[in-house]
Amino acid sequence: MNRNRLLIIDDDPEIADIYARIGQQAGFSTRIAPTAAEFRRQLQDWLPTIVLVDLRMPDTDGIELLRLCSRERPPAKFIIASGLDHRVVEAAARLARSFGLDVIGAMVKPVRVPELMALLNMHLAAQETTTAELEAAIASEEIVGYWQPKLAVATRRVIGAEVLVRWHHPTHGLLMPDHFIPLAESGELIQRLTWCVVERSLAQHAEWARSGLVLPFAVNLSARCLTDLDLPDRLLDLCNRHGVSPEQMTLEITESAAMRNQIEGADILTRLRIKGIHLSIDDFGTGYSSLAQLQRLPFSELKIDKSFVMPMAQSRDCAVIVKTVIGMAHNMGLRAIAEGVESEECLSLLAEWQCDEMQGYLFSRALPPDDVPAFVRGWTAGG
Ligand code: G
Ligand code: G
Ligand code: MN
Repeated sequence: MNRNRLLIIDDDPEIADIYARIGQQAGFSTRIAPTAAEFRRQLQDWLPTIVLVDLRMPDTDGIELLRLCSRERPPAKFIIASGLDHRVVEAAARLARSFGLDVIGAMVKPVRVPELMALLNMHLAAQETTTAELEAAIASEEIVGYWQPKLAVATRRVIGAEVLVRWHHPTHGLLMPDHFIPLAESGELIQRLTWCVVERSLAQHAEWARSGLVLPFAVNLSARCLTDLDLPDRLLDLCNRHGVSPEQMTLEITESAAMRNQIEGADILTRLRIKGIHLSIDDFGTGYSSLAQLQRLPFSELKIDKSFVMPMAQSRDCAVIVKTVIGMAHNMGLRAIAEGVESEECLSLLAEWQCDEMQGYLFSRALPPDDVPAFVRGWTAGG
């Protein structure tokens, strides 16, 4: 049996057929379930690895279906697609996650073929990487930090970058973090991976600094790293060894990670700030913490999650949320940064609301290190 199995639930045979062909092209065996009953049967008997669900079904609705199947704790990953608007699809994805389902994508129909293809490809490769392979990759040059520029909203200048890890896998090609971060986080490897990213970012920063490009950078820190009381001293030590001021480094920590280990977390975060390292609340708005809770921790910056920023120009609700969060961040003495800026409309709203920084595909994706200096130079001159 093919170890990649895609189950499609859509009552429109033509659309289901299109998905099936995309799936096959990506290397999946595919089956189509036109009804809820058929879907449940296939889910149990065929054990799909990915399920593509349409929210609107003739005999049930997609949410009902997802709730029912979550009871069986299927090992499959879920992609939600629907002709309903963006907000409904996103809400359905959140709901499905709250049922405990592993939702890897939420798409508004008509689904774009390259987008679906990329998503399937990503999860096709993910199954085949193992902890041992990742461990070897960390020791080799296969793990690479890509740099996504951050810009000041007011001046549109590049003022830093976020380092996002990639794995140049010898047979699967370029792997994105969601294929191997969960694997790393399920064991101790996440610590090693994090130190690898930090160390290489510091080395890269120092190398550019020697040629005149001083680019402050941010790295992402997993919740599991927030239990290591030695973290502040080790980081400072690494900065010193590379001759980089700790002020050049920001750690991005998701709000849920910050809230998870409150006592040790507060200890570690406070000492990091004392040593001069900046702290940023990542993916703000996706967790359940309030700004009041977070305010007790010494963050200097708040990153508004891209799920609010991306649809901002079309969705009044998202616009209100982004504007409000910027205002609240400022009231609490935090800088506000928007991630997922994809349009000029979005940019001008952010400027109007005096957001401080931004990053997004409108400017650049995360770039391989070799492309960064040229981007910064080109942008400063021409942008
Ligand atoms: O581009 P993107 O697909 O790079 O990143 C997806 C997610 O992976 C982001 O939410 C980001 O926080 C996370 N991520 C990227 N790089 C790292 C890393 O070095 N360490 C950890 N823990 N997470 C990372
Ligand atoms: O760590 P964090 O969740 O903040 O990582 C940021 C993620 O957002 C990365 O996966 C990065 O590739 C992605 N990203 C950054 N800018 C954009 C954008 O403009 N559009 C989209 N779709 N994703 C973005
Ligand atoms: Mn981040």
